[in-house]
Amino acid sequence: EQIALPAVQKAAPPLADVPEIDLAAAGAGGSAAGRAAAAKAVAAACEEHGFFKVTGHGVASGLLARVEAAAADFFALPQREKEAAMAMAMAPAAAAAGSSPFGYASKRIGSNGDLGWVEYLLLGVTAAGAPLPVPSSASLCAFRELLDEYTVAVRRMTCEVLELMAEALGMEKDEFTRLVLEEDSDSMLRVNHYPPAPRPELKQQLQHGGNGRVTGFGEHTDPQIISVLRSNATSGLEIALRDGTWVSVPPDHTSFFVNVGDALQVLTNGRFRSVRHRVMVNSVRSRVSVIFFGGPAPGKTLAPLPRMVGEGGSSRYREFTWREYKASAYRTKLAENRLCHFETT
Ligand code: GA4
Repeated sequence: EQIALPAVQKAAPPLADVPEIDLAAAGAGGSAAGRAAAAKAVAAACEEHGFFKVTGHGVASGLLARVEAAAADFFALPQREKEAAMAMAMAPAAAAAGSSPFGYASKRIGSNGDLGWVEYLLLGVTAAGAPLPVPSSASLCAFRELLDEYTVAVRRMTCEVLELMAEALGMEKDEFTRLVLEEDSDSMLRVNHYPPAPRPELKQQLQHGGNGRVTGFGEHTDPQIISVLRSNATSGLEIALRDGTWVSVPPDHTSFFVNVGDALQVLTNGRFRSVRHRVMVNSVRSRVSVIFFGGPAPGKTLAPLPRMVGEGGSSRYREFTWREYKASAYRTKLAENRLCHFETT
């Protein structure tokens, strides 16, 4: 007689057709028709998944390789030296705000008890490129400088993407870029390292993906306007589709991946949707990713743009400042819905 075995939960299947935007075809070198097609594709991807891949981005592959190597070197340092990296991460504005999550951390995400199989560095990167406290060592100083160089290149490319989005929605070209280019824009850079899955006896301490898989970074949406990620060739990123099913995103270290954040969902009155995503740990190879989060200035008021509400239409979100949204977000656990507190009824 057959004994019924419990169903084995399969790993998330790969997303077969990741929407892809070729910035080279959409940019100065391309045709007007190419640009219109790219804008249309960006809007479709933002509506459907809140997620897409960017190719033809113009960020030098040499820079990407240098950042990847420097990140690997950093995470290979003794724990004590990594913890000393705090000084290099402090952005003056965040330090003054007193609630800064900046610096190096291991396993703890945020301050409300979330854990993941990850260690990371979080840096404040305002568009003004504010002067920073002197880091504790020459190599940390060089790493910070390299990350700043990377930020400049990625911010520039992010703005090209934001221009396409604005154009697709029939708005002024700089409708979104001016938010992240503000002198005191609250942008961040996150460098994540997901070591290969821990030994089974350690797994218990961590959140699971349901089938013994280890969660590197639990499911969440990003609060900002836009997030732009680049990783090494190791898998791990998964996104939730509209119906709630999870799919994995095949890694591509030559491209960038873009997430629509909560703030962009608000500005577009829900037309663009922030994407729920997570990272599952690879069992043999470590994953390194670097994410640029484009956020507005703390005092900036956010609300659905009139054009997105339409005449006689209704605003799905009330007005709030970015400072207010962030403070609210930092009181939540990772997986929580943060936008619902700002919905109009
Ligand atoms: C998710 C997006 C960014 O990584 C981040 C994260 C932040 C943190 O790690 O400190 C948060 C998370 C993120 C959203 C909810 C809060 C804050 C951890 C957490 C539990 C830097 C951000 O801005 O929001």
